[in-house]
Amino acid sequence: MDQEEFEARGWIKVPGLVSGSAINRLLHEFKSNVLPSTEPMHRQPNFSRTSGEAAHPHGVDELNAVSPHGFLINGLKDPHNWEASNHLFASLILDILSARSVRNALSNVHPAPDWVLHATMFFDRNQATEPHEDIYYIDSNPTGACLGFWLALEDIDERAGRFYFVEGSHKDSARTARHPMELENAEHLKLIEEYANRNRNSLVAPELRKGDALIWHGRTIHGALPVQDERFSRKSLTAHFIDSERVGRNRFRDFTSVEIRRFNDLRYLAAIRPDENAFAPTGVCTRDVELSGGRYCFVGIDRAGGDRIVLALEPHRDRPQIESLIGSLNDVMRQG
Ligand SMILES: O=C(O)CCC(=O)C(=O)O
Repeated sequence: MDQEEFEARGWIKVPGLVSGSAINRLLHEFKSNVLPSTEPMHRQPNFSRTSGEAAHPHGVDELNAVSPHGFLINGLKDPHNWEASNHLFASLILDILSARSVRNALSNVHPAPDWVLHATMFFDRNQATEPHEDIYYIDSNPTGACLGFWLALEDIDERAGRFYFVEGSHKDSARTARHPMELENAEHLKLIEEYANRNRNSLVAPELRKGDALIWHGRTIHGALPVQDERFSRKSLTAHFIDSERVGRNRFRDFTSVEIRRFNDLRYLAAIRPDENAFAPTGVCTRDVELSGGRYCFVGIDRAGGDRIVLALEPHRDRPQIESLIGSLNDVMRQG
């Protein structure tokens, strides 16, 4: 039933999916430690009408901007990954998203053995996100198994500006014949805006109460209506999940070299920039050291993920291997 409705409309509402107590714990931590923080935090850049990877970065680090009514203006990107900077906030998000009920709700609309979490966003206030389709920014490879998820962290007042869908846009063959990643960002957004304007009668902005969730197809056009009254917040947690049997991708590459971690038994992408290979060498140094057991060559390799591995080699036995190792590392770093 869920699946039929989902296929016809491109989205579904799941009332009361997440408990009020799990949400209260998350909001308590947000208000106590995230909102008052003076540290820079990771943000989702606007889907601005620029093109190319450098002009359209995956994330930017910014200080909190707070509205006159005390709401966070710039939403948070991938806070589920903030193990180092705010472990509790990250864990409370993963606790909500790893619930079996959440993954079952996803599988009810799109059969998959399991789901891997690829991205999250936390909003305190509506940022009036422009209409877009997710698979332009994140998709599965092969395409067709990326689901969006939006959890209301409070009863959403209409005056906050609701989240909306252009119903049926996921299966309109005039639009879906080509994968949008073939287009430049600016061109893609212009087409989406024109489509949304032409199909205003298919726009639905569901009423949501705290704990209700929305799930949508990666091709369903969606966005947020403008804020009508700044006194209303619009607290929400969004996520993107990919069928565990497919690899994630963006316009530039497949996410094959990412580090996957687990929370409970939910697998999630640990890298903030999922296209970055955490294992790629970024620096190398060698030291010859005389120890009681003999002379050793220590080779230190810095990796993009921030750690360093150290190999201890015996120069008299391993000299050709050491030279070839250093040569290959230097080649890789030059290519990078
Ligand atoms: O909540 C919003 O305003 C935007 C969220 C969104 O578009 C998404 O998660 O893809």
